[in-house]
Amino acid sequence: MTDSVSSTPIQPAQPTAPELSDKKLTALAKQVHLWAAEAGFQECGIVDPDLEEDANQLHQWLEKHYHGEMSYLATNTDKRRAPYLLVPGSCRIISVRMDYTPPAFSSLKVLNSPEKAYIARYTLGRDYHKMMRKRLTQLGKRIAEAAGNMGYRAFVDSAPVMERPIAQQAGIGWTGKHTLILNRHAGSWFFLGELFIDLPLPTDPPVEKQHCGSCTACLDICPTKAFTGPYELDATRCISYLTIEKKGAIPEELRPLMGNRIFGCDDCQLVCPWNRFAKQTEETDFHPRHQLDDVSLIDLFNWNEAAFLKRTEGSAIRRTGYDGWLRNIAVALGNSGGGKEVIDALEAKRPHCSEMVTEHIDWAIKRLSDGETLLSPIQLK
Ligand code: B12
Ligand code: SF4
Ligand code: SF4
Repeated sequence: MTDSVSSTPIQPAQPTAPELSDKKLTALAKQVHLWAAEAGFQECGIVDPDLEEDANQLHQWLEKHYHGEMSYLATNTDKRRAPYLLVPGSCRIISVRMDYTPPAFSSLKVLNSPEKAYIARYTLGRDYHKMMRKRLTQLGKRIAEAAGNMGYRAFVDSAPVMERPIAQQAGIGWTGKHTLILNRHAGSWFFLGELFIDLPLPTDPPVEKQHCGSCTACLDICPTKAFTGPYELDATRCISYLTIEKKGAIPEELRPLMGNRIFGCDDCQLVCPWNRFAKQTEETDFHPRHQLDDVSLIDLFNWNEAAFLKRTEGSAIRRTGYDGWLRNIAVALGNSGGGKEVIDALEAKRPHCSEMVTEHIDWAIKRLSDGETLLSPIQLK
């Protein structure tokens, strides 16, 4: 999951907020929490972030090239460090979170059915970016009306914003060892978004305490051993990166470890004990479309490009492109332990594919023909 910088040109917001008394600002801040809830956000926090330390950590991470081909993460570092540069005149950020777990979805059942396709639960339904941005903009409008005037701008994954450290400082949650933001009452199955404003609202307290304790379940379960240690991910090994962000060939040594995960990965969150407290989404937009929560790999492999484009309209899955889609499914078919039917499907598609996809198909056919053994089923405590 990444930021699509190119989609939203960044324009300076003129500082427009009138001077309000402290009493009025305090009353307004209370209202903001209520209005955010009415807009469908499960939680919000107002913050004036200090990202110096986080920017230094990001710098070290980039130095190690853990970002792989996500070169946009290495640009606009000044704005990541000093977020108000992104929206001149702004002086607070309202950080929000929205739950995305769809109802009646059994990740484990799909992960342990090698003939099925595992698609990360954040992307089974409609793309969250536009929807959350729209809600945040409505929230901004409502605050501006109450304040008399206010400059505001919404971001969801769509700009050089360090969303996680901002959320932590806004009191949304703490950084888990898997690097995601965790909330005591809601686990980690939620999206983050931000509204930059130019009204000096009083801020909320940060989450200071980590609640991971001695647990290392997320680090231990990662199929590709992508964590170099607690709080540090080598993204180039993460299945989410390999299936969504990586262009071209997937490194051969990682392919067998990917199992049937064809778009994103949830393992480090599935195993997290705090996700016992996660809530299902209230948004029907996030409910699975085209039965993507329970579909066979072969069915998806047989989609032609027109079907792919039609069925992924308004979905974040589009990001991987048709070639990436076929590449990912070919790897999963190679890991499926399937017989003649699977090899036939791979061979039938082969003449219509790019060189890159063909190479993955050949890898899959060889693996199936050699009768390579399947990975053991995923066990959660
Ligand atoms: C690039 C990116 C990815 C990359 C890299 C992930 C990564 N861990 O960095 C890839 C493609 C792998 C990815 C995968 C996923 N992503 Co993503 N991703 C992003 C994106 C665009 C930028 C993250 C970034 O800047 N990474 C660089 C690293 C260095 O920065 P950082 O992790 O924030 O690191 C800070 C802290 O870890 C801290 N830190 C470092 N050391 C220490 C030590 C301690 C003790 C502490 C407390 C902190 C700390 O300092 C760092 C610098 O600020 C954000 C959106 C955004 N604009 O922020 C979404 C985002 C992080 N992704 C998200 C999601 C949902 C996912 C997936 C779950 C999707 C999926 N199911 O496949 C996976 C999870 C994988 C994982 N375990 O992280 C959500 C997370 C929501 C949440 N609850 O936290 C975000 C916020 C998008 C959103 N708007 O909701 N993602
Ligand atoms: S998303 Fe999957 S591959 Fe990536 S770090 Fe988590 S468990 Fe590992
Ligand atoms: S699995 Fe354990 S270590 Fe990992 S984030 Fe959850 S509580 Fe923290």
